[in-house]
Amino acid sequence: MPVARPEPQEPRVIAHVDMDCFYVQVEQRKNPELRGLPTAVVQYNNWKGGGLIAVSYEARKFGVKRSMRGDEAKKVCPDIQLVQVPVARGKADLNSYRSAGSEVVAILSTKGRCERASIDEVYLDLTDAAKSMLSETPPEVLESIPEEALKSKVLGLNSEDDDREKNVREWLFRRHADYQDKLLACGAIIVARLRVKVLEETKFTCSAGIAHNKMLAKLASAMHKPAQQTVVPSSSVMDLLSSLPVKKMIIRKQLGGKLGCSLQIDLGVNTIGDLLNFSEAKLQECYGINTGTWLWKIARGTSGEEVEDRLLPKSHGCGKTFPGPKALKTTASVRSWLNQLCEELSERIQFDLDQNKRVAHTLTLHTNAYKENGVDSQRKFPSKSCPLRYGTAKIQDDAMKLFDSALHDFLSSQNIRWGITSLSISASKISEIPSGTCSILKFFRGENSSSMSSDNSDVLIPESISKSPKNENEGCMAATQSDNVDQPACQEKENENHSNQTVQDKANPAQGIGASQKKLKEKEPYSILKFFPGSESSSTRKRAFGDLNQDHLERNQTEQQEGPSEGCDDATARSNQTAQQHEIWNFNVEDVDPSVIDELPLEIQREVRGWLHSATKRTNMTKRGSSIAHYFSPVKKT
Ligand code: TTP
Repeated sequence: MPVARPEPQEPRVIAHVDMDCFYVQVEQRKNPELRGLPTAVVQYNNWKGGGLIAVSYEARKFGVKRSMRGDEAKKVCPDIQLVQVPVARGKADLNSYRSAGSEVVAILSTKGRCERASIDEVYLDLTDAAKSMLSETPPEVLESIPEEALKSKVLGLNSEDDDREKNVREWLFRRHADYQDKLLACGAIIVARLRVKVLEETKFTCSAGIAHNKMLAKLASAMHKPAQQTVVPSSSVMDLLSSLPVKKMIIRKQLGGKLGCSLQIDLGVNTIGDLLNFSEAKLQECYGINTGTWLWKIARGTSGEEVEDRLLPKSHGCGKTFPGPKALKTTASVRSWLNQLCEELSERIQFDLDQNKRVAHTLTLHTNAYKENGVDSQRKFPSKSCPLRYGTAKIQDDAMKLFDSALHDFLSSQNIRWGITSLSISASKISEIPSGTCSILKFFRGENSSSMSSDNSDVLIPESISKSPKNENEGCMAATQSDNVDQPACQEKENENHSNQTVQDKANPAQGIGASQKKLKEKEPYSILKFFPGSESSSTRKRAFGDLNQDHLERNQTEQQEGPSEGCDDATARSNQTAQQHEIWNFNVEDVDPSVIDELPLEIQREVRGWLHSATKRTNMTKRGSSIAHYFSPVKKT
């Protein structure tokens, strides 16, 4: 949730780089015959031709939209090429897209601090690079300016003019511009070079926004797509924001949906400019101190949010939806799907461990469900977490226990039929293993380091093992749940089913950034005690994860203490016993990586966002040839 951070005194140069119709480009690279053709990538499910998740700019000209099904797209664009997302284990396999994203990140991260924000977008802090350029080779002394820089859209410059490129050149060369604008001009040149390099090396085009902060850079990158860049000089910030619909901030995920709705409904704020009518105190009164101040600053185009130094994801997640008649109605079918999801998760965390020496500590299960006959329809299926133990079988086992426990809470002793409409499992609280740790590990269990990479084995992982309870059953603990989430049934909006994972493709490790670019930093040293089971008390664990949703927790505790009731099915009774043995476990909202949520199925995304939102409130935390243009004829997107 929004937190107002102080704007740095020194001007910054921040870029937001967003790939154009990314999955389509990846598929077009795999099959170059598709280049230039109206193309869309569809989810593997065959109902009405599958759901479109990425649409090429050629197809968009015909009116094809992401919200359409394949059959509908064919009606508006009969020549459209529909490419199926690769499938593995009965669900979409995004590895090739993740891997392609990593290729791009490896190039972009060479010029400054780089934060991989999703599968296809990146923030760059180019302040230092721009400063060096300005002091050593300012634009006016450069022998040649990249064509892409001259094609920049500079907000505030007349773009309809025939002399547009000439105007941009003059803007880039202005000797008497203020220091901030001079830095931005250097940033525009650096970004143009990077974009050309990305195109040359990966064959992908991207768009970019260059501004003084992340918020403005992200808004700008979407303004002129595909394959273009937009610069936001300070003098044009207020113009940009004054008429910017709140809705656009929501679409760009810069404003939470609920907050955006409340602004519109409760305060009558339809544009960011409308926010200027409210004092900081008033906004704080309505939305709390942090969010109030954040909104007040956003209205003025200021945001101190830093570009994080992060090329790898904060967590990993995978999920699957079971809409309508596909809902899972037996524990056996849930187990079967959970096993597949856990297998994928296990492979990915294992890969992360092998490649990046990072360990995930928390396993979380998110589920959407209903009770037959609409009984107690407001009650949401609780999300549950437990310490993560490495090894596919253990993960599968723990995930099933989480499910049983959550089902028990969900049913609250009612003996009724249920249906599961989505399942997702994630691994979070990822930390780096200090260098040297792996080699020490073998002395504790007599395992050699090669066993660290074996699949399905009882791999020895520092915290997971040490945190694993002596009794396996103790590994499953109740966590959080949502009670106030809207769950629209189908994919409707362009922005709401983003797939945002950032782990290298196992099949293509060479393409990943892991080995070559990972930035392993020594954090606080691990205590050797952590390698012994039971060395960390549960109270420490609880403290470490903080309190998210106390009232639900209290209810869970009460229910667990009451024990199983009559009329439960086997699973319910089992989960009840399990739940009784488990301690309540919580986690920080801040620990949840938004990019991972983006990868989850739409329904789950909505639920998770919903409970994150409410949890945040409770804890008071108050996107040919040497020129890119040859690949696409520019299409304006405003
Ligand atoms: P986006 O960056 O939102 O869109 P895009 O790259 O397809 O197109 P644009 O040029 O407008 O940025 O999403 C990146 C990829 O994420 C997209 O190619 C496919 C995937 N995705 C989904 O799977 N489902 C979704 O609902 C969205 C929005 C994206």
